[in-house]
Amino acid sequence: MQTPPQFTDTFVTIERFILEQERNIPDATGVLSDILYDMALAAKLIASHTTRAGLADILGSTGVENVQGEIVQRLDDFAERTIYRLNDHTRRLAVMASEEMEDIIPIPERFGGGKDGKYVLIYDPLDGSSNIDCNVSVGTIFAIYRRKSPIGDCGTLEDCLQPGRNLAAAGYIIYGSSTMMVYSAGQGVNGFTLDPHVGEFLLSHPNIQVPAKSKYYSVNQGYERQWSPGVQRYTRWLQGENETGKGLSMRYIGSLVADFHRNLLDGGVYYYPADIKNPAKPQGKLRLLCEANPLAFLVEQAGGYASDGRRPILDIQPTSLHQRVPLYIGSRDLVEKAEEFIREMDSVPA
Ligand code: AHM
Ligand code: MG
Repeated sequence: MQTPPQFTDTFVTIERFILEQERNIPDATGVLSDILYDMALAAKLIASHTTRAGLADILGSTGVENVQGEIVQRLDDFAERTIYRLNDHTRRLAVMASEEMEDIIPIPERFGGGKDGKYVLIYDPLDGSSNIDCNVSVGTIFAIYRRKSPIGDCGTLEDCLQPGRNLAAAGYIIYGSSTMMVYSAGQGVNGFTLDPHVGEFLLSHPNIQVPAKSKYYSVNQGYERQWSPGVQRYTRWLQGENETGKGLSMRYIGSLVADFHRNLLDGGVYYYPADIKNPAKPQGKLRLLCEANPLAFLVEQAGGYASDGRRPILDIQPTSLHQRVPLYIGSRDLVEKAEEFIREMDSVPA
């Protein structure tokens, strides 16, 4: 006999949830909540375009007007502009930074120049965008810090160069078979699924915890020859060269948000190691500020761990906006095992 479906008696929208969480913080002013609402709105706008991605050639390419008379943009440009334009005028932010922009993004003078904004927003507008053409899930990642510079000044680069431990909130949006927003403001991790018919994010994954038992390891094994001996040994350990003789399944989408999301729900580890044979990218590919830090914050909130192979990602003091970092992220025991092999087998880089 089939189990009858379980219905909850209330719908929890993301707005209601954010507000209820805000009430747990006695001196909250609501500004952080408003930034989170703005990200949820950005998510809806970007999602409405990602689902039409394959139509770009039919409706016109970049610089060409589509049937509605709008200029068609590449999706990553669209995501970048959407997040910027929803946040440039709110007087909530001191400064922004994006994976797509070389320098910090100041708040325009006509909107106060960031002098009255309390927070800093760092984002990757559309991670994995090279996958869009083949209909693979992509994502937006965001990080929100309290500003360091005094109120009354414009936001600075130093406001952006904060270790992940200082994060006030972080999250991601995954544009997949459904659109989900997963975020944490330091009170656990919660996931919301967009109901496209009513345009609301509804709480679908309350209090996400990394499962105790892991299923997957996720890495681009095509680069194995470029890894250090410790990382190569770690990979064999994951495959079953270990005390139990049992290995994990390998799953790699090549879209960080999608790989991270699956491992967060099912248990496992994602890693993008340092490339010891490529002097141009000795730190791997992923960016500390807009990719590693926000996901590290989320995974720790969910009971997992993130490391660069030697120390917690969240403890790294950034030195530049687009700094890259090796990343091991997911179930705590698996990430600690990577640190163990690297400590034992790899010399410390000069
Ligand atoms: P991007 O920020 O340019 O989109 O690159 C980041 C992406 C991640 O989503 C993904 O995990 C990784 O690059 C895949 O890289 P590779 O093709 O080297 O495995
Ligand atoms: Mg990216």
